[in-house]
Amino acid sequence: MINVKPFPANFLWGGATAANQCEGAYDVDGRGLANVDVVPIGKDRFPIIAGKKKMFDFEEGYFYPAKEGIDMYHRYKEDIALFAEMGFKTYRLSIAWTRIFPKGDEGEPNEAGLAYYEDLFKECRKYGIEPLVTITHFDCPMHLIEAYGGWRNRKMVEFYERLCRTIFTRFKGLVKYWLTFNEINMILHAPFMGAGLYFEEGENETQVKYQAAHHELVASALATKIAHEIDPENKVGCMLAAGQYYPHTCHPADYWEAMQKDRENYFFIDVQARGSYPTYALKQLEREGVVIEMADGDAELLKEHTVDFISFSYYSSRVASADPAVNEQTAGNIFASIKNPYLDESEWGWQIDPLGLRITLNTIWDRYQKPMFIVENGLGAVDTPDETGYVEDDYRIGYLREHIKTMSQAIHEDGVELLGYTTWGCIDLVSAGTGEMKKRYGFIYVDRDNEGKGTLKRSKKKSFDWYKQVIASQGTELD
Ligand code: P53
Repeated sequence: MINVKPFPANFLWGGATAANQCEGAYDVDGRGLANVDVVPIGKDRFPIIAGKKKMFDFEEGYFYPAKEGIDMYHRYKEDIALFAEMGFKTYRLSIAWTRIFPKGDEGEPNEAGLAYYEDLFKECRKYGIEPLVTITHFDCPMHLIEAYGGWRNRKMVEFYERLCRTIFTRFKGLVKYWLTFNEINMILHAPFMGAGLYFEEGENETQVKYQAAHHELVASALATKIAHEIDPENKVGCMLAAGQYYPHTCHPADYWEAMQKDRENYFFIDVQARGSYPTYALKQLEREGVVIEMADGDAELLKEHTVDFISFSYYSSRVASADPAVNEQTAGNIFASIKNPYLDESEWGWQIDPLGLRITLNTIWDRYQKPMFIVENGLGAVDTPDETGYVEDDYRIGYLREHIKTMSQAIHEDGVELLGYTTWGCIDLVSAGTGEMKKRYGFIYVDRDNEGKGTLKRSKKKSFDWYKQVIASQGTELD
């Protein structure tokens, strides 16, 4: 049945993964250790990713799911062939920094790491799949954290620049779409995972986070500059963990609170897309006594090298209230938010709001007038495969269908400019938030459990054929 108008012919349909959540092979071919390797599953995970509990190496008694991931490092040919079978036009993946520069501050890159990604990109191109590459998806070499303190240190800009120059040069002609920092606003919520920040007792965390954020913003502008210099064909995007805040009631104080919460996130994109610190942020930082050290030339760099497009993840909308009594929080999400009584929720308490995607698309479009790219969306759910590995995941199909519909409305009825859509975890992978395998997003089932047991065998879920049909029909056949 034809439900919606066709999406633009060049619309980039696909799926997304991140190195640390799927590659595994954490110590293979010279790869160095990263923050994302040493975050275990279990109750200590959250304090660790928040920079409150120190874990700089593997410790006895913990299970570290990223060590093996889903072993995509060794199986990428098989996996990319499955993506091609679904008709992917694009595949979003991230580069593991520690494969290219194992410690982070070396002068010369690790050839084995470069060769690996070169081969992977060629494999994508073989099927006409356009790679969309996240330069850093939460990963930071452990050596840079131990020796320099992660992104709190200005030296990081230099190391990141070296990484960017190396990959832009080596992958010229193979990769055109780049994202500088995955969910850059995550630095506020998961600073160890997002930026390699660990806080000492009594330290002013806000000061450290915003100084580190400044370094990332400068590094992002510098990457944009270099990408354009090396190949004018390159398109560089920023990446936001998006999701509109709704006021809990129509009380103006609730609306104001929602606006403040939105600004906390848009702050990053305001800098990356408009090229300067917004006045509300300057005033707020001043009020909080935060002083950001800026180097000569930073302001010009930010101004002159804004991003080409804006990418974001969208899983849910959020709710804000000015009333402390109402601020009872939902579980399961780093962005803890008040429950919205009008919405259903996933098994992990993430509230499901397809119209919220249309609202988010329109808000970002109104604010920046730059092309957008939805680079993550999807439903993390428990799947129960039959003996062949087949999963009847109608719940996942339902979630994606409703989001694709509102995306279509945003394009056709509101006129927003959208480059593409990559669903999160197109093949089951390790959850970033919880470290679980059980929280699955994929069209492809992977036989592996939370304890690391399983054959790693891949099998198609019902959603596999469904998504194939969506892509083949340019988004018109959604049933
Ligand atoms: P998981 C929280 C809120 C919004 C986005 O998350 C988030 C998170 C982290 O939990 O992260 C993005 O795996 C991120 C991915 C991640 C995905 O959302 O916790 O870019 O790495 O896997 C889904 O279900």
